[in-house]
Amino acid sequence: MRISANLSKVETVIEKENRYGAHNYHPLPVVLEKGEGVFLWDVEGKKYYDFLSAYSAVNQGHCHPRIIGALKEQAEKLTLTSRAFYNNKLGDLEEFMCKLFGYDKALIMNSGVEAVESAMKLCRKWAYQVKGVPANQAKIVFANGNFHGRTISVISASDDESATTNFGPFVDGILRVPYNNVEAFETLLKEDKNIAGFIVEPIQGEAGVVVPDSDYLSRINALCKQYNVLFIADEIQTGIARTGEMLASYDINSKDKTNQPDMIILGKAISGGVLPVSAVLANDEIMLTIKPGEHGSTYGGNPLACAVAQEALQVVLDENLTDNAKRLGEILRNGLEAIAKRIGIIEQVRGKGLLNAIVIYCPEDSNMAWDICVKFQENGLLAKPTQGNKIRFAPPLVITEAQINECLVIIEKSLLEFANQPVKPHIG
Ligand code: IF1
Repeated sequence: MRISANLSKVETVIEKENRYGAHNYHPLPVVLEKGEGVFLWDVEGKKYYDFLSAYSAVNQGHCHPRIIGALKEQAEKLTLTSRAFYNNKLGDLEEFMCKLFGYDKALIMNSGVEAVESAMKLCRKWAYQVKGVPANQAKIVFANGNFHGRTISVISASDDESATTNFGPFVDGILRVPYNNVEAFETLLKEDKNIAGFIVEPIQGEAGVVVPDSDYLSRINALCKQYNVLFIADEIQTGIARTGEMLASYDINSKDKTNQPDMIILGKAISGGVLPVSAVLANDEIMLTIKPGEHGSTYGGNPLACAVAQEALQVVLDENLTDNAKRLGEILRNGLEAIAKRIGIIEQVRGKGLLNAIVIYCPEDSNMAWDICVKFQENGLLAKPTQGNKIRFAPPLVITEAQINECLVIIEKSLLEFANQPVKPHIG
């Protein structure tokens, strides 16, 4: 196909992707070629604030010099051995993660969904070998509105039609309960003795940044202990300082381990957006149920990924990104609340740390949130709508107060252009 000479650079790229790429995404019409810290630049040199951070993978900021340094140094030495041999980086990362998060063992994988799959397999093995569930009867509970990835077994837990339609048949042994509902979960535990675990997001990301009651996770965890069921926190999006704590599900510095999940699933920001690296953390009783030959991955635990992940985690600690996320998250939400009072277009501001969303006054199926994001783009800020009428605000955690204030100006200026449309009053 001949590409017309008068297409812009942006149009040329979009047309090429449309022509040769699978049509499984609908991106905003921006073509990026460079990133540094909180900023992105498109192919025409226009600069943007990144308010998505690759769905919270780039917590440390784009192309962090220390992480890129670790990448370059390791890339010139050794990148992949497979797990048929030892490499001199995997043990270092495993030790670092176990000590940091307070678990006996770490299992390193690649993508987030692969770590979720691994946690499901561990949960089933534990059910049969430790809990004593009869063969092939183990069940894993998930929450309504969950998002844990795209593989067949993981979408088997989804109640989102766009994730599941025409992808069946699905995997057995999955139950669902309403999110943020302790009683419904307890009812299920009473009814079914074969429940092996509950996999849950501390804050539901894809559902539009749904923050549960502050005691939800601890009450669920207590019930899990009472009924001998594993409490498994998917911290792929909430973990690594995003919500103002290293993990959203428990305080890693606390001596009291009562609220510690039995398993933690991590991904995204453990490599600072540089390589796909994911992990499952658990104690020996669970992790050692899987024996050599029963699970693995060619690239999982490769020395390049391990060197990058260890540096990326060390950066989070050295730059104290938890405190920055907590402090600036409050400033961002306060600023958004103030905008909501001035312009009646924001129905709700919600979130924790720097994982936030605004709900726009409009039907869930209207184009308004999308149009607003296109306006943000014009004005130099990149954000993405979710669930029709919500817009996620999740900048890299290295953002400064002055930059947040500048972004609030861009957000207000953009929203003002939609303010003449009929809206309901603010409720929050
Ligand atoms: C996409 C959402 C965010 C996750 C949790 C597992 C995974 C994810 C809690 C799987 C992935 C992504 C992937 C991204 C969009 C994104 C997302 F809107 F779809 F839900 F962040 F909010 N558990 N989240 O959030 O990790 O296999 O992708 O590495 O384009 O699908 P993965």
